[in-house]
Amino acid sequence: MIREIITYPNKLLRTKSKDVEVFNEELHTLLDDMYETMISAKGVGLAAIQVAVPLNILIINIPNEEDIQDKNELIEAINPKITHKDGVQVYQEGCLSVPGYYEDITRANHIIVEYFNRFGEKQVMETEGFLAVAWQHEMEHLEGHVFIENLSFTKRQKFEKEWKRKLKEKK
Ligand code: Y12
Ligand code: CO
Repeated sequence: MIREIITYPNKLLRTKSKDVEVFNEELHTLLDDMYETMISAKGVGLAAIQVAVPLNILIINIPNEEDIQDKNELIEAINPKITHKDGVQVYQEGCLSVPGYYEDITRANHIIVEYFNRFGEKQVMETEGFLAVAWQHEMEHLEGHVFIENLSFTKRQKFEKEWKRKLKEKK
């Protein structure tokens, strides 16, 4: 089932998500819904809070070298924790909760992350580049943050002005 993606400045996006304690059918349904929602919105990553569920869950499905978004490469991460970060990279990010806005964000280039899969089995992933960007972007959502909070003061002011204008136009 496709769920509604909440968008900035919805206050729910500021919620600090809680750990999942039970790996049951309800969790699997949520993960399946998140995947369907992300794919239908043409996204590559989604956190549960973006569908108004304040749990430490994220999914990532980045296109491979052939530019195919293969479901076999889908990452489903429950209660993830970044245990190591190093290096620096700048990547132009977008977010399904801030549709139509893209900006360069500086993040670590190389990370190690620990998480559980949908069956409660512990996983460790070491990654860099674009996938590391996606992990860090989605992990921020779990902390109640959105990528625009990383903008400089001037860029943030410009964003807020443009976003307000866009929301008024929509009404
Ligand atoms: C690198 C940078 C950021 C991430 C986080 C995940 N972000 C997304 O999946 C963003 C998707 C997105 C899709 C949009 O829709 C289309 O392009 C058709 C979009 O544009 C609009 O909604 C108008 C904006 C964002 C991972 C890796
Ligand atoms: Co996002």
